[in-house]
Amino acid sequence: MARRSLTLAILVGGGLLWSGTAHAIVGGHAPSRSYPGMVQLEQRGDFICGASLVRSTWVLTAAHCVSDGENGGPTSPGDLTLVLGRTRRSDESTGERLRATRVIRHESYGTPNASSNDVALIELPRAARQAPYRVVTPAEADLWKPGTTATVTGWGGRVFTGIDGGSDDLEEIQVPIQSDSTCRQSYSVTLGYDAATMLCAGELTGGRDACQGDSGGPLTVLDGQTPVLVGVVSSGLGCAFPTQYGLYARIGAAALAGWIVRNAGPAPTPATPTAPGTSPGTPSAAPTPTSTAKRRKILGLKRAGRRGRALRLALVVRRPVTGLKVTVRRVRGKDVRTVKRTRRTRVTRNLTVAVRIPRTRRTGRLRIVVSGRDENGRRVGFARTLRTRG
Ligand code: 4AZ
Repeated sequence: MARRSLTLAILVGGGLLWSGTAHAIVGGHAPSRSYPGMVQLEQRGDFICGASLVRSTWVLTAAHCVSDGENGGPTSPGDLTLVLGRTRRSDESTGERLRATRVIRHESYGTPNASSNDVALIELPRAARQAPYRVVTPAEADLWKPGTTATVTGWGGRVFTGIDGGSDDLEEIQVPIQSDSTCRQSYSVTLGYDAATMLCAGELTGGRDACQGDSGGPLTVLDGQTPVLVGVVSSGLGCAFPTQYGLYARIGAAALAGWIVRNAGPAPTPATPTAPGTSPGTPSAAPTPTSTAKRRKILGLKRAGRRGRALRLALVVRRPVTGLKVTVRRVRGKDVRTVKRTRRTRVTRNLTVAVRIPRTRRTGRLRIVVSGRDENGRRVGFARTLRTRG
């Protein structure tokens, strides 16, 4: 959204609405708490956007942050890396850097409005060490009703022009969530407002706002002491201009909350029981918890062997599994290379999967990861390392 909103702001605002604030996000300050789930998104080594860890292996960002592929398609995961657990961008000694293994951009991003459905999920190659954000559920609309103070965090530009290159240290601001009618009025003749998947927040007088580089990052509200993710920084007309509230993806909308659960799986069940009157942190249709041991048994390996160029894996499928994925990588010292990935939609019984492996990569240790989801959307599968000979 960066370029689009900048151009419009110059045309419509004519520069007259310049807020003059010269700190932080725009008008921000050092964070008042730690945000372990706050993520930096990099494209080919350059910081481009904020993002939020929402499951141990999934990061949520804005669709427009990952729309750099061919013909405006999703950016290739190979171009993206994520930095987790680091608040000072330049501090390489903290946090972890993980590559992206998959990008799922919302299928209806850009429809009906340019900023509708502005969400995307990025998969990580392994579980992050940090704790994910709790994501608001559609049943919790009270947590973020108009007038609620919300917090935006990011490393984005401190002034509208974006020429300051953003901030090295993470910063935050507090902004009130606005009603749909206020948001609609504010954007009726410019960007447009789609209450089905967007929300807006900010002060009537401006001064505090997300800006370029904050996109993709979290908008949270407090549930007791816990920040709960209710928005993803999306766009807006300029930054911190009076009446031009910041636009966010509306995560509490059934359409977006459901999309996240469908693609990243349900939220983990909280470790401790929640007190009456507080929200459970999982959607009402949450599956009954299955123990890790049981989930592992749903998918098993009966036999593995070579036949010609292919590695044949006889899999045991005890309960229906969707999105079955078999990854075979060659392990050579520390060099791990993906050899083959296969995907199937739904399997209900035992099957044999043949994975072709190029001759040059056939010997040595092979790391095999088989994964999928059970009927409750929970991850099932196993990993094995096999030794093969030429
Ligand atoms: C951007 O260009 C952008 N004031 C992000 C947020 C806002 C404006 C622009 C909201 O990424």
